[in-house]
Amino acid sequence: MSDSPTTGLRVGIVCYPTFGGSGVVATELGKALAMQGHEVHFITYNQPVRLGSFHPGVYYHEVEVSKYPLFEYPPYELVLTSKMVEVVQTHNLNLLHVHYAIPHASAAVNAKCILADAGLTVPVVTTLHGTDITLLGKDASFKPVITHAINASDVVTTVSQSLKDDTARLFEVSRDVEVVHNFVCPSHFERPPDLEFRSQLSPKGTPILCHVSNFRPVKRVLDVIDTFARVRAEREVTLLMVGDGPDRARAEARCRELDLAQDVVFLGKVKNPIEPLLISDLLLLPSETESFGLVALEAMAAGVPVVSSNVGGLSEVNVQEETGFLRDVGDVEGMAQDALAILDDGALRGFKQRAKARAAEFTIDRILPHYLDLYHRALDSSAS
Ligand code: GMT
Repeated sequence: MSDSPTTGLRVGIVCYPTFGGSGVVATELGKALAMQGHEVHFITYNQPVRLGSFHPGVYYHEVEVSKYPLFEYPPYELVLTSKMVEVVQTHNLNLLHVHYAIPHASAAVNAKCILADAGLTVPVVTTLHGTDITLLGKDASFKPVITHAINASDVVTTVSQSLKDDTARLFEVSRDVEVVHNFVCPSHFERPPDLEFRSQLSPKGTPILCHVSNFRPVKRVLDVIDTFARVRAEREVTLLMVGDGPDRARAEARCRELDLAQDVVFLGKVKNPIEPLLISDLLLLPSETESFGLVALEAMAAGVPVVSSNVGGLSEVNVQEETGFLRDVGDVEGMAQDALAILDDGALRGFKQRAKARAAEFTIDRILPHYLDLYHRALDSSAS
């Protein structure tokens, strides 16, 4: 018999509020929980980008880091921990769901101990997203902290089987880890493409290739440009680069070097990449690692096939020769061939339809029950 509340949970969600996929997943999950009647409290240093305007049942608590002169490195993790303790106590939260291992999971297990001293039992559900495991897992200085955060959480999930395998390989994990895939909210994609926007970008109606990322080295944006150059050598196409980050200047320089500047548009950061995706014909995602590739799923939900690398969890989303193609990291020649095959007039429609159908397997209404089930499991086991 379950002791946990069956409706009306009060959940604290901790995430990075920025453009990254982990923040998007956490925010959309919180909004969906609130729509089902649960109370959701976001605890972050900024309002999450995808939160948008007011939603009934959704609250936001800002973590403010003090500028005490002694702190050369302000202790964000400790301020976050205190904020979690305060919000749990003030709003009588049932559980904390934290996204990304550090500092969020680490801070949450600390908050849980502090709350236990005050006689409160608050389980911690941790979702691992990607580089918290695949990149930081290779950095010895974080290993003990991440290992502890994983093992001391009440429930741990990964966003793909691949990330679960990486977690087991890189850390001393002494507990079960559940795979809960990322998801999309279909209603966000049920709007017509902005044809004026499309014709501005591609006045002659040539196909639009798109890349969306934070332009970090792991995204290999130069491979995007090099792939595009090979496609452009064969047919007229436009490339839409969405996002910003450390490798943007190099990508722009490469376009100038290859005399492609007139065919490539750098849009910069956009709050929501769905609009550019809706007017695109193909997504290029040649990442070095990608635990899931939320943007690939978002592209597919917009009916956009994907040419990606075959790393991490991408093959759990993008299906070879059905929704797109997967190639070895750095194989820009192969990716260009795949892009040309997809853009072929006879093929494009089928790829678009299959991409959309595949994305329908990862919708919020399918994924939310998994998280709710895990919440109840966490509540039951910490109550017993
Ligand atoms: O780990 C990161 O690079 C950042 C993180 C994020 O916050 O966006 O991205 C990861 O989580 C996303 C959401 O689960 C996944 O879709 C991305 O594949 C993953 N990024 C990498 O593994 C590089």
